[in-house]
Amino acid sequence: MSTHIFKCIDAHTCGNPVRLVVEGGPNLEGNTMEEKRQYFMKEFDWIRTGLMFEPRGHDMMSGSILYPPHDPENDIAVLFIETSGCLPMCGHGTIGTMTIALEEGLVKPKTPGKVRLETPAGLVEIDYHKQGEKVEWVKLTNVKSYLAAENLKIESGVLGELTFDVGFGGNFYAIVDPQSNFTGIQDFTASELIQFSQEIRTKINEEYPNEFVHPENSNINHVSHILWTGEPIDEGSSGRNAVFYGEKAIDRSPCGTGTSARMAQLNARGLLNLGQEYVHESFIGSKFVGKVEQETLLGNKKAIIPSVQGWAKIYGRNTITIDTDDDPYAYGFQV
Ligand code: PYC
Repeated sequence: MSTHIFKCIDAHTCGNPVRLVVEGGPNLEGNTMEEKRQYFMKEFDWIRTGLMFEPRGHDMMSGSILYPPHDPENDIAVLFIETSGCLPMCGHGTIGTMTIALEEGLVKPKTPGKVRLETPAGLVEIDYHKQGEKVEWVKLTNVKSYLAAENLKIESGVLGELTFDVGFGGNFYAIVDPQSNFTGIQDFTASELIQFSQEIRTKINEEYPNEFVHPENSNINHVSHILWTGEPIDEGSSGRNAVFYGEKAIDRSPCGTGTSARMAQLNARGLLNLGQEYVHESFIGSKFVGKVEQETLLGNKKAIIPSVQGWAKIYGRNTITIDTDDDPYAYGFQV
């Protein structure tokens, strides 16, 4: 059969897209979501590229597919499909996916107000608040997050030498704070930040090979995102970021895994304490509320368990067909 039909519900989390595939997703082999993620990437990556890349998606497109949980204690499991690949964890994707699933009755939580969600990166606990049929907010308590390295150096062709830290919040982030060669995101356009990011992400992974490997999952083993920081728009916010992902995307949301990595960095540097909130603004000014819920260890590294709260809105229902025989762009393209 050459025509594949995917029923999707489209939403955005604080401005960044989430396309949940509710019908047409493949059956996957594997006893955990990480095993299923590996199987999907081997056998079905064309579904991701077909639904995320142009002409059916765009540079920022991000989505998910739900699966039954592997542990009966849990409520549901999720695979993230993004322009950047299948991320182990995606914060804005979790908030959007849970909002859609709860509003559309796709998940029946065992405990009202809470969902135990299996992600490839591990168990993520969800709290949510519903007003009538609408989900007003979703708070995710993320996987253990930690500062993996600090004060590393890289040479940017345009900016010159940059100092950066690397934090893990579900993915590895190079975090670039304002410094003499980079005055902060408020002074740059999204296109400029994308251009700087493309270059330094490649250089960081070339110059620091095998340096960033998750202690419990060696499949998570490189810097995939760059988190640039700068002055918040709203003086009540704690910080603002521009998160680069994929090949040409700046996250329109404040980025859930980025916010987790940022809080782990600040906590390790003594700048954010246990129980303290961190209101994080995105490049467009939308906000997540983060919090250091617990201080803990990951292997022998100091780590935190962060939470991130935000909202999402459903905006569309989409039946997408991919004709793999007839459409020359069935598998999508990027320019
Ligand atoms: O919210 O974690 C996130 C995320 C990752 C990539 C884009 N958004």
